[in-house]
Amino acid sequence: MPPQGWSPAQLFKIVRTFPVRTIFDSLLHPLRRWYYDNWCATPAAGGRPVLRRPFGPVANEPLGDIVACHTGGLVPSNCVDLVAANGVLRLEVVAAGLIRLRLRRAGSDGFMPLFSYALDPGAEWPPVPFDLDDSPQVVTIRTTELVCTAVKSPCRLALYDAAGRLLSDDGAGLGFRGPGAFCTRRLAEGEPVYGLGEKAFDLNLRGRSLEMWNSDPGSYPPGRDPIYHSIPFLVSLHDGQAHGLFFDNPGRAHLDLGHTRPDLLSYEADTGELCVYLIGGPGIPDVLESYTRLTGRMPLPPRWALGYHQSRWSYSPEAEVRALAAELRRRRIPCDAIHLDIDHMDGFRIFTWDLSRFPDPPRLLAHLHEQGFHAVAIVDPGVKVDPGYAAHDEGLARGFFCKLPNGRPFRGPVWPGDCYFPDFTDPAVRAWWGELYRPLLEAGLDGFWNDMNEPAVFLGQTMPPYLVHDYDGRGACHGDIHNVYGLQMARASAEGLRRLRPNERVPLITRSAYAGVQRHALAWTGDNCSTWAHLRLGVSMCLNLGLSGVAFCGPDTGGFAGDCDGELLARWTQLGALTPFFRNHSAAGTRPQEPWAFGEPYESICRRWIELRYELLPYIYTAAWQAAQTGLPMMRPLALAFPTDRRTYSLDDQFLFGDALLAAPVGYPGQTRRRVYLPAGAWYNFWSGEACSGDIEAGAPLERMPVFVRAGSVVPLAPVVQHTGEWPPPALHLHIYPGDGESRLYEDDGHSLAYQAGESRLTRFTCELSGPASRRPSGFKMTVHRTVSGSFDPGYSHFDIHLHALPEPPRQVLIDGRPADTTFDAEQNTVRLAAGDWTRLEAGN
Ligand code: MIG
Repeated sequence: MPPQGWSPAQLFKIVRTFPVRTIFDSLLHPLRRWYYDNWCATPAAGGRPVLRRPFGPVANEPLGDIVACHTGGLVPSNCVDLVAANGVLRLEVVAAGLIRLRLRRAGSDGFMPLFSYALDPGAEWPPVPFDLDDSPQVVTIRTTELVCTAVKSPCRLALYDAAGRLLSDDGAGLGFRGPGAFCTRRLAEGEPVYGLGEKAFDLNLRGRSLEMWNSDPGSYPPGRDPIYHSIPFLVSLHDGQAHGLFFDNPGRAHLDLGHTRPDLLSYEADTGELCVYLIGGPGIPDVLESYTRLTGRMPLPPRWALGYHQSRWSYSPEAEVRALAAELRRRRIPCDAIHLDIDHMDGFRIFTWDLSRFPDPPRLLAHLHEQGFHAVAIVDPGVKVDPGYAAHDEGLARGFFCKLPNGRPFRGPVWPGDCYFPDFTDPAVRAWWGELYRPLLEAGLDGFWNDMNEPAVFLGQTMPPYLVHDYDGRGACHGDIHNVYGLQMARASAEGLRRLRPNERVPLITRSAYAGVQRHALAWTGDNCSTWAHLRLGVSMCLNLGLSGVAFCGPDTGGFAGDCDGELLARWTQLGALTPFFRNHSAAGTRPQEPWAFGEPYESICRRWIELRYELLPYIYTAAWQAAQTGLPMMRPLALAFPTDRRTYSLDDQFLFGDALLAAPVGYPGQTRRRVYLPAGAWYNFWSGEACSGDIEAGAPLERMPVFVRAGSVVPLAPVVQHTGEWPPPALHLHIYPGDGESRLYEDDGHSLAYQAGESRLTRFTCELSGPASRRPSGFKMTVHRTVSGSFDPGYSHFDIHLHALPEPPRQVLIDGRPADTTFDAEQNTVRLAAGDWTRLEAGN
């Protein structure tokens, strides 16, 4: 069965591009793997025993009753050890809203020092006070935000908020399971479950059974699991109160979210220790703030990375790249980045160029830069087995590749044929790897794209579980830590890029991920398909990614595998314009998919929406800054903002983008209207300015995706530019919508790290509407306060203010107390005026 979305003819076209050696090595790999499994899987003398999954069913061994509660002495001061027959459960107060739970077996001597790549090494955890109560039946730990109880017999845990509201109740206890562990909790009636990284399902994951095991499905149908990411973090809503659970274990694990038993959540790790974080709310943003304090937040991206990206597997040779760049500018399709897929390399050798097709990379890249483009190149993990090739020779000589237990490096086929795989869990390898980017940066590349880092191995799925990793000096088998391979590759790349370009923000894209990946890279959703189902799926996938700490993400706009068409591309470009990462990408052998590929009216529609993306950049940049500050996703489910409104819990065919906008993408062919649910409060149609609320039917002609603005918002827009190099704009447009609310605008130079030294500016807008807003139009008054902090000068001279949808044309508009010159557009019901550096705007009758 070919992977989803490919026609046999398309697959054939791709396979035809494979070098003979790739086909040969791939066909040979099952044999090699058999040899490895049988002859190389035993450790050399002194090696640690190879872990194999036990045969037959593995049974849960519950922890047993709690018989003692230990504090002080050898137990760290923020911990409480609960001793049971089969092991010890440690509860650790990490912060007032964050409790870590660890389990060790009876007979093991003490807890191992905590080690996890998911955790942000920069996070500081000053001790927080807590109360401990050890009564005959139950141990209670109480912080200012959470209460955690452990009933002793049988051992059962529960979590409450400070007000005593139940957040999470035990299901069937916790304990060990073969070489791994298990843990359960009860799911309440109607409780939705979100997060878990990149899962090809609807938003609400309740009822699913999911696996944590990073895999390359070679394009996936909706519902395929697992795929590229494993982020074992979930957030749920219990009576409108949010809490999170993070199961930190990099091995294979299974999560049953009410699939087998509707009221039971169970987590089973095949290997390794149980380490669970209980994270309090009360809101989803609070849970995410704590979770991203723990696992880190995304670095602020450069402005250009938020622009439009054009990609294709592959634009090659150089003439094709030049033609693409010329075409984008000639057709006036704004674009900031062109991506170079695997065919820019010499025989798929990473960190090289195919000089027959790209004879002078610095010249080409300079040519792109002159036209305002940035260039992003793909970098896979596999290093071709090829004596004489520098990365190969050096990596091999220094022992940098993942090893079989007998000490020899593992070989597996990917694009170039057999490859060795750098052991990114070794700090020396990471340092070496980071340095390999130097010539690519010097040639002029501006960003990078780490692919195939599950890692994917042709005809072998991934590396065998018995491979030996350095694991930062601790030693580990691949099977126990598989899910961090891609994370560590991204880390090695990002750290290298930061060292090489200490004052530039160099974006990195990753396909595979584990918790904490947001510190290093943004993520795209891999090999989706050019189908309507995938357009819709991209929304729920990105919403759950955002709820897993990965705020900067996006699907391939237009779809990767299979053939796109004009209508699908138009609708997908509309959606892409309002997703965090906006890249049109498609597979080799498929129909061309550039914005003009399907002629008119599609080209004009795509252009208009890409232009809108550029107009929205000040707003989008602010949303990215929020994510970098607090972990709040850029793209948000309605449930995040309206947690007590149960109608939002499973709603994923519409979403919030930033603080002010609600997007309702069109996900079906031929559809020209759709139902939209506008939760509590007033909203305005972004296109007509019309006020609306509740359940509505929105018109959605082909050129228009319904978008709504929350009442009381100020949406900052820039004029259309062809690329972000045309910054700063001469003026900033402020679109103001009546109501009460607060909006923010974050600004800095958009590319350097000067903002970390205070070179930034934050503007707060507070809108107040008094008097009857809609019923009786007379006597209203709209006031907007603007306060600015920070010394950065954004470089534009004035604001173009648009007052939308006022109850009636205002008799007077005052800027800082002085009457302003206004014009009124009756058709759009918009008052326009210009202002310099203002602090108070009043409009009213
Ligand atoms: O086996 O580099 O997900 O975006 O175009 C396919 C070629 C390898 C998979 C990536 C896709 C990329 C493609 N890659």
